[in-house]
Amino acid sequence: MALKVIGPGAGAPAAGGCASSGCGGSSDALAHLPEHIRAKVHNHPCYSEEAHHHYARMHVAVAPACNIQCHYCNRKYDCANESRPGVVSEVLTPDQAVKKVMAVAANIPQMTVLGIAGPGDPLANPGRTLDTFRQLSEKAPDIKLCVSTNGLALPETVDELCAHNIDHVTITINCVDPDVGVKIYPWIFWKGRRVKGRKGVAILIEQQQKGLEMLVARGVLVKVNSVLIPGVNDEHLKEVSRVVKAKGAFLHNVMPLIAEPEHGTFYGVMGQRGPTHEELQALQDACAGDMNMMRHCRQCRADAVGMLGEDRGHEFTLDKIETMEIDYGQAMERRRQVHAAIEANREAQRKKSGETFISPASIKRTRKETRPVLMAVATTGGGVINQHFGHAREFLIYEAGAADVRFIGVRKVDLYCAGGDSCGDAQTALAKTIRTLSGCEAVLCSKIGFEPWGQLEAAGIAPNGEHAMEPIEEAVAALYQELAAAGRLEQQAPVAERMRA
Ligand code: CLF
Ligand code: SF4
Repeated sequence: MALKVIGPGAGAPAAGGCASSGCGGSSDALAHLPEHIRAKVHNHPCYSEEAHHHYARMHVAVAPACNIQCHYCNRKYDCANESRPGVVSEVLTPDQAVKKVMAVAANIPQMTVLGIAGPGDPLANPGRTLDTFRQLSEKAPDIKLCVSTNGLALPETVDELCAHNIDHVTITINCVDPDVGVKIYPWIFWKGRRVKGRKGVAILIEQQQKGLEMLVARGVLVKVNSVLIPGVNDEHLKEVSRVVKAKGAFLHNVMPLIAEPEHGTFYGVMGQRGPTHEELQALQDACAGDMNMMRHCRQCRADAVGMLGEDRGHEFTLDKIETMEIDYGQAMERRRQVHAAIEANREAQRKKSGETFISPASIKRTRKETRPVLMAVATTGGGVINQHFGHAREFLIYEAGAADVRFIGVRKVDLYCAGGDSCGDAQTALAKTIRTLSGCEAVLCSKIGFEPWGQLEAAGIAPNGEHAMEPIEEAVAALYQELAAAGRLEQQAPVAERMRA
């Protein structure tokens, strides 16, 4: 039997499932989905992990108001249900937003999805949100439309969303029990008045569940976002996952709480901590038994532009857009060509993956035990290892085992190599990066400098630039074999684990 490369992505089974196989089968992570669902997700960078290596999304910040209060939100910042706090978006009118979307679509042809995710709640601003969608469904029919909401106003908006061809909706559901919810939501604004405490939370939960059921009944793909708040809803999220899955949600995205005192949120000021990488992964794994889990979310801002993990918003400020002449007919033709090239490249990668036979037999001959190994990967997209270690702002984390390779999550880091006179800062950033990669035993990148090489090795993380430009999962599997052949898998535990112990 071959070493399976578990194709990442929405709809891919949890570890142990074989969505893609090195044993000659299809390596398309979406292959098991019905054709009409596959058509909806194959180029949506959030609904398919595989797609996020190739396609981009953008948000337009047209929705400033909100109808609830979350303890992790400060209205100064974007809606933290779909964003990380600490960034603020400039609010656009629907006309400005449409112009911006068409400019981005023409200049970043791999942008396939327009989402509205804030900076408040999109459905608490129905006029602005729906006007933007209505115009775009007419003027740019090749762009998928997507919305993210807290769900309070969802049931009353479902029909209009469907009328504008919005077939991806995210609902943030942090609880299905008002007794848990009162620790997260102090009040909601409902029918012209503020409803506090348990009563308000019960209304919110009822509306979220009703909205979910209505969307599923209409064939809309629903993703559920949940903010993991240790000690508040961590255990409860398993029940949330079970309930929303039973009602037909397509995907569950458990996001870590980000709470810092300087954000001025209730949780930040009260010292509520966010989860560790290990806690987040453990909960995602626990929920995965019931549900397809999203693990590649970047908690992007309400005006994000580009591939997940990058932000090209500065290229499309209002003053720059004003000067752009867009012929959208021509742009659509170019977009079609670019998408065809991307699909050809994906198909070639799948074929290569299907042809690569990685036998664990060689591992078995050399090992006393084959334990799973975490590896960090530096990539700018395209599904290959193509980024310099010092230029990475995030690392994708994969777990390689004797039987499979699976995607685990994303860890963000400060830029280590900024050039110029920033060497002192670089040392601090490097030390932080190495701490962020704790638990990993190897890092794969296109290149790496002498200094970080030494420090990574000293921390028990093997730097590796030998697999530059190779498909990620293939490279991870190959490095696992190399580590096994070098006797590294016979060690009892990586340095990071020993240090924790
Ligand atoms: Fe935007 Fe959200 Fe649509 Fe994606 S983001 S509205 S589903 S197009 Fe994606 Fe960004 Fe995570 Fe959101 S990575 S924060 S899940
Ligand atoms: Fe803030 Fe979003 Fe919650 Fe509204 S729904 S309070 S904008 S995090």
